[in-house]
Amino acid sequence: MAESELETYIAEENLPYEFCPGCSHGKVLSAVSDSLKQQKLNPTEVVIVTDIGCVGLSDKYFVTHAFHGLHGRAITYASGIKMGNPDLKVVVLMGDGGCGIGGHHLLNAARSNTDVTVLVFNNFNFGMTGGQHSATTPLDSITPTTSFGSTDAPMDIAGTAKVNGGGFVARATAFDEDLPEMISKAMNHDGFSLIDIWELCTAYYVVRNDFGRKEMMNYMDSINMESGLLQKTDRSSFQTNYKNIQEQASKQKPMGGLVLETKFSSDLDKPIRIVLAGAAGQKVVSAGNLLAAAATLSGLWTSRRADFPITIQTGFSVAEVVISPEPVLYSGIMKPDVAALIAPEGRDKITRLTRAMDKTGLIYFAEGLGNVDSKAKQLPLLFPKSAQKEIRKNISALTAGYLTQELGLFPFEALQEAVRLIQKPKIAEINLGVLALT
Ligand SMILES: Cc1ncc(C[n+]2csc(CCOP(=O)(O)OP(=O)(O)O)c2C)c(N)n1
Ligand code: SF4
Ligand SMILES: [Mg+2]
Repeated sequence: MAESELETYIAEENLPYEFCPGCSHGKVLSAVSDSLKQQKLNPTEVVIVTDIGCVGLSDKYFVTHAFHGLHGRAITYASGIKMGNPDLKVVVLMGDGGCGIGGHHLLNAARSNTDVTVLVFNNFNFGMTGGQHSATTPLDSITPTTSFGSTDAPMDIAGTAKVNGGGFVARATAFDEDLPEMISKAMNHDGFSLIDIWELCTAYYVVRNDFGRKEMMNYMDSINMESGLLQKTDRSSFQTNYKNIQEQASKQKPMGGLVLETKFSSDLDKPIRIVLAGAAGQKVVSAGNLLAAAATLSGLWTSRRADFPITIQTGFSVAEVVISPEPVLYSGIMKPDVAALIAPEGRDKITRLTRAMDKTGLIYFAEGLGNVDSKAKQLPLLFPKSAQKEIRKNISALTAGYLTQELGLFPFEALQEAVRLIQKPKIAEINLGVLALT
């Protein structure tokens, strides 16, 4: 893009600044404009992202793009904008208040080294709301919220960015002659850059704490927070890393996996929602998977979900399967068409669902589990005599076979093929034996 010849990046029609007399915010904004001028950046290449507070009034003073959002979140917007269009130069203007409120975003942006520039207008208080103490308020300072002096350790913003891996970290003041150059260096660093710019809120912090430019510099010395460039690393930015990963991923072969080709057909003409309700250890989820896989092999659409307690191997185990001739747009089941109750834990867990079933619904129940509170028709799971000895260990597979035949969902061979395709050979052998009994 062509270099810009603009003399200033301040939108003259929006001047004067709405800041109180002597407020340092205007000085820093002029430095930002001077920096953009030095870099001859086309204004359409630059996005100024402002946080909330007096500093948040700033974006409208620029002829660049602008984005203004919630307090403490400016870095997140900026990171998103940069990801969306890595060619943009994205600069965040935020206060010390925003750094406290959005501290998590700040340290994670430093860690990921996302390629945005953060300029912190650090005036040691919440200017806009009346000078309340912020994350950087010096110890013993008087503010409306610390009437007897602040007792909190002030947050070291530059230090936080530095220890969390920020690529370019500096501390400066609004009075530094070379602030525009420092901003340009920060903006040209490939990675996260932050300048913690100390300055004066003349309306509140200055008057309450007798804190002028000289006192600010003395304070800086007294707590050993030196100014200037504190860290510059050549760690690549998040955007560069992301691009590299994308390139690597695009060269990789797609992951091999099981493809369930249509081999059978089904006469099913409307969706059917099936819930298998059992207990941990009964392989209920596997049985749900078998039904879903067999339906897929029969050219149907399916969804399947499993529900069990966080502490597995105990309590209920529920499988929900939707089988449909049309795409399944909602995988939830509010009112099953069919429920199979195979353990008390599952029966109790799905009480709400069985209660919701109407007289068109079918509830199949294992021995002793019938007579639930429902309008649905209740039928015993009548496994053949030959299968009786398998009921204790393999009731879920037996139920899958039983339902396939009872409901005529798809050919029984599809269920057997599903067993062969999706189960480990040893388990498949057992289940094929079990299905042969139904
Ligand atoms: C989440 C949230 N908390 C509180 C506020 C109220 N609020 C508006 S401006 C402001 C203080 C801003 O202080 P700072 O970020 O340091 O900017 P300054 O006004 O000093 O430039 C606060 C607390 C808010 N807008 N959003
Ligand atoms: S309240 Fe403080 S930060 Fe806000 S404009 Fe006035 S001097 Fe500046
Ligand atoms: Mg502030």
